[in-house]
Amino acid sequence: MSKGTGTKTQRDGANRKARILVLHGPNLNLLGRREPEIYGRTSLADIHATMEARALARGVQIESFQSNSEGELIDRIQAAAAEGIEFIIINPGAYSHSSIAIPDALRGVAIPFIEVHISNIHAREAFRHHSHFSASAIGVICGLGVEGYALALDAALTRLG
Ligand code: CA2
Repeated sequence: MSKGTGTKTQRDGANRKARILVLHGPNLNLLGRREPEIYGRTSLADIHATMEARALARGVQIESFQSNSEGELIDRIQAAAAEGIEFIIINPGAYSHSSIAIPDALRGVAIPFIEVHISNIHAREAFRHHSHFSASAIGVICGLGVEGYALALDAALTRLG
């Protein structure tokens, strides 16, 4: 699990290329520590550990990256294309409702992606009901808590074969 602080991204597994990239947007580094009534008590590190175990059991390397910065998320997406990442799972956080540039980057690299939201964005404030990502996503999972990440991973693994 790496954080977008400008440090070199770490890969999971010795010299093996990650095929799936999990991206987490702003404030999701607070998971498990704040607002547990909405987002639960599972941390981002826990989510990564669960996903990594599930992916490695299928022989697939996975990498996770969180950033509070729109530009860092875009840079990570562009780098993913050069690295040969084949699938992205993304929870864009509040950028879901405001960013044009991140979905543009995803379309630009043409890497298939699944959008995940922990909460049911349609049961919350009206400004959360629209996501700029959804029209370009393979699929969208929302409202199932952190289990949504595991479900997205299973769908990605099915598609990677
Ligand atoms: O439900 C989701 O996963 C969201 O993407 C989470 C975003 C929110 O802006 C979206 O509308 C829906 C917020 C992420 C903030 O995460 C926190 C986690 C713990 C404590 C505070 C914020």
